Amino acid sequence: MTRDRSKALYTAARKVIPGGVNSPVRAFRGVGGDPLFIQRGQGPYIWDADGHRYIDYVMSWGPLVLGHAPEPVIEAIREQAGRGTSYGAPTELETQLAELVISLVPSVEMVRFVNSGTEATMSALRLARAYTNRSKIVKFAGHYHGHADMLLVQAGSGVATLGLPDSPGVPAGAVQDTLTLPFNDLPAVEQLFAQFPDQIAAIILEPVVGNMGFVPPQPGYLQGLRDLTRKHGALLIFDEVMTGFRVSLGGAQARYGVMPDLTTLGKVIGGGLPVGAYGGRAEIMQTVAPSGPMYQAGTLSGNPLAMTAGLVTLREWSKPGVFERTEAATQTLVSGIADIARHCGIPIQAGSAGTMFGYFFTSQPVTDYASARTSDTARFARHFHALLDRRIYTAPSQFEAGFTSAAHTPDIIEQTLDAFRVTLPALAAVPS
Ligand code: KE4
Repeated sequence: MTRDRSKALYTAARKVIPGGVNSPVRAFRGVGGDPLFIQRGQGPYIWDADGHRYIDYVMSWGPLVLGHAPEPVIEAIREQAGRGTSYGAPTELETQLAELVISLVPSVEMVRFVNSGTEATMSALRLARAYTNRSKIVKFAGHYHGHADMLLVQAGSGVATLGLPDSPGVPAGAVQDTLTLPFNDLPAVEQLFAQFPDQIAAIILEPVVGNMGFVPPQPGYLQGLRDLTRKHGALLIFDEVMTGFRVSLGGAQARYGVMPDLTTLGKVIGGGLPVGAYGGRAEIMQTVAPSGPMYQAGTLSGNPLAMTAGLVTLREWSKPGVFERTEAATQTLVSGIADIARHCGIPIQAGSAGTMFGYFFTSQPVTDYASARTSDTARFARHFHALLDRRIYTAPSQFEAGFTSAAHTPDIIEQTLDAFRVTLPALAAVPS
């Protein structure tokens, strides 16, 4: 299978774009080899520049819950584009999407739209500091919340893959108030509150982690964080940029029944166009300018094109049975992978929550960043390419999650498992 066109495009891109990509994980550094250049997507499929078709489990890193180029969304975008893409003035569309988000995400009473998940988490943390008049923030090793300076410490996703404990260019002052703890360890959180009484503005986390690979919360952990933050006057922020509308229609907070004070959203909310959002209790959100003093702004925030894509995506996704069918397909995929691995003696930790999933090549249960790092990344890389050769496109890093869509119907899942029935046993032949 030649990939000459992708190679030529990659050579050209590297001359004018750092690393030839506009986001590091796309460069395949975590798995080796050259990235594929994609020309189009439709349903569960993408086609590369050489015309090869793949079943896609990256789905633009989560946004495409309906699959690629879903007709209702594309039609609505076309229609709105003819009326203009951005006015820099309020539109009814923003209110409609805000009302829909509020109806789906149980803890959110008010919401502000921005243009990315990074903007959402950066703004939510500024809001938490403004509301509590405290400076310290707590995150967890392996969790990724975008690339704002204060959060780029022991992050997951690209930083974890690139092995950068933190990024050059982030001054000490930017991270002096950022504290990092191990995930799924409540005593560590209790100790931190004792160490910094009345100083912690907020705890932010991925309630189901996707950015160090797929790592769910241990039973009782999220409720424990809720109890501790309430007891110590800190805000609890669920970064649901990835889990929002994916681990359940109402996100992780609905799936686990734990209500944060603030929620950040992205990806799905824009249906593949750039949208982020932060929201939560009205009394907190009223602090945001111009109703309150905390400043945050954006030229294209809430633009009608992105709002249209988000609105139609969430309306289609929340129709009866759509989420449930996709969740069932995801469960079939993950349990199938685990069965195949067990039958051929490949140690694997596989899991899913709603329509996101992941697997680690390790015999050790994965509950935090340290255990995630026990995964055999060389074996992961070999397997990634073996799947690619069988036209299955998965995340090019062990420290990422996988995503399904309404377009991943049972026959697509079965075709995928047919590929795993070849690629996993082949791994057994190569000592890790
Ligand atoms: P963006 O700024 O990329 O829209 O969102 C940042 C972000 C915030 N919070 C969570 C939980 C996230 O997963 C992300 C972004 N996720 C990565 C995937 N690991 C985006 C892919 C990339 O960086 O290219």
